[in-house]
Amino acid sequence: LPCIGKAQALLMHGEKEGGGVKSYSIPDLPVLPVLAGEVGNSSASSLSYMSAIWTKAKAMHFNTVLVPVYWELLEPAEGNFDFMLVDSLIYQARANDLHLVLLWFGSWKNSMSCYAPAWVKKDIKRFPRAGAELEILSAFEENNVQADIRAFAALMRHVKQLDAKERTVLMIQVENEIGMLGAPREYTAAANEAYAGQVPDALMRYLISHKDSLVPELRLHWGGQGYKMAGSWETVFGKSMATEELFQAWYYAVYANRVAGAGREVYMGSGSQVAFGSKEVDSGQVAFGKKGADSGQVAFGSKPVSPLPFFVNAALNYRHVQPGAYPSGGPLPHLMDIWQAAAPNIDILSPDFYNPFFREYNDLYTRQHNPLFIPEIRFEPSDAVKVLYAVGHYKAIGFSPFSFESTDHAAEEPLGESYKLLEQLGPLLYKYPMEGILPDSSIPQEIQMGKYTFTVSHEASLGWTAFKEWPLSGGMIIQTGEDDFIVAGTGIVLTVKNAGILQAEEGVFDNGQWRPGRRLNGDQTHQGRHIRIPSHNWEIQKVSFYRY
Ligand code: N0T
Repeated sequence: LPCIGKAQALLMHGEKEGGGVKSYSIPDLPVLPVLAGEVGNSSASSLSYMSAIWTKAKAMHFNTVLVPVYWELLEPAEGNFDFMLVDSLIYQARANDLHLVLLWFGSWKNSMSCYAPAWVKKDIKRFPRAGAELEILSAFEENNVQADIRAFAALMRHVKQLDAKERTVLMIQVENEIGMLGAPREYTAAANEAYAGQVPDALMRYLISHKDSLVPELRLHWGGQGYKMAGSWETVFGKSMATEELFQAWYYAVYANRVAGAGREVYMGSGSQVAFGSKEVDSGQVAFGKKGADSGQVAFGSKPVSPLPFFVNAALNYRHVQPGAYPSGGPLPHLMDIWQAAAPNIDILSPDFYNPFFREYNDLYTRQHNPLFIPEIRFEPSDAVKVLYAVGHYKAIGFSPFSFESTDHAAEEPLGESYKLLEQLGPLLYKYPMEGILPDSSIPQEIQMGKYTFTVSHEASLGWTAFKEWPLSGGMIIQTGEDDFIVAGTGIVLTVKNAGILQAEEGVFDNGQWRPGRRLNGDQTHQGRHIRIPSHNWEIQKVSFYRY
């Protein structure tokens, strides 16, 4: 079984900093990103169905699997909890030396409420919907949030009993892709009453105190009305669908925050939340034990989060359509401040990638001190290079293609190749300056590190080999010394300005120890002109340069 030992002990004694912000710093231990995949929605309801899936996860070098916990199966009758499934998943993960991230499919799953238990679904009076003929629980009803709170708290209490020591469970996703579909907000009586009322004080205070650091989308929206400091939603933000979305976002976030808070309270105790957007939080790190103190831990590079981080995920709004045509009010880029203001119990806002705008959305999600965790991305070969870029460029703390069990040849998936590289690089990650490599087929990428300026191109752009289609190209570069670098990835060619290659070797890291293979020179470096990792190879090179 994975055990946590030293890392765990350090974690639990994280120091308390000013302003109630906790920081956990474990500088000497190696860290690993969450190298994961998410199972298809229904897979984790059957243990026998899962058995082949663990094998695939191992074959692809995962250290973690994301699995749903279904409210309808957890609480089939009100107050009667059945933990058999959750327990078995935890035991099976341990037996496979894997961690878990649990996805709480509670009140909302992709906007809908299909995972609510029958006793909730059938009692529309007690658990009101967001509108007539909508299988969506209203965010404005106390009975709804209370029922979710009781179930989620029971889950977290149980996970604590079973797993607080082992830490098989690394993170918790609260609900799934929250957002209103079909309209920018709810129009129930309770929702209309809230909409006609004042903008809540807590939001007003947050906006005023963060005025200069709000995301531009929100700043412009608020500023459009002259930064009014109080009033109804339409007084403060103007009458528009965007204002209705903002309103719905606030109440979704308040709801998710209450659910998360109840779980946090039973698992971590009160006062364990980490403030968003404060300066101090940028320095620290959180590490999670993986296989004992000597090997990898999972860490967060950009912001310390609570010992068991909670996150929400967003279905992205990349088409230019109105709120409601995409899930309105979810944890979207333009609503980050609203979510952070309303939901201090949520550590991370996460994007789900089913669109081609990988860089653009990662740029957006790394604003506001938000660590990057990618709980879903369409499972396709390019994930293998995207994860290297995400870790290298954004210090992403984890990556998880969706429905990975759809592969019939797990051992040959490129994702496994890049996870293998990251596994080896673990001890260096987040510690040294690093940068991601993801060149376009035609446009090389410029990277500045220390005194060196690199140009990285797609290997196929050399035109040396005839490829039927463009192979994968990407990786990362880590600066371990003034002139020393580690380059890892596939299909890349790196040249350096006004400098030469002093030496280059390929090799592997074995428990943090560099074991060199071939010394690379001659044709392998184009007679000293470039560093090259051929297409279809996944490898690590240790390189040093000198200036001339
Ligand atoms: C995701 C997944 C699962 C052409 C879809 C994506 C998962 C949920 N939703 O398979 O349902 O539970 O979080 C919604 C985004 C679709 C965009 C389609 C673009």
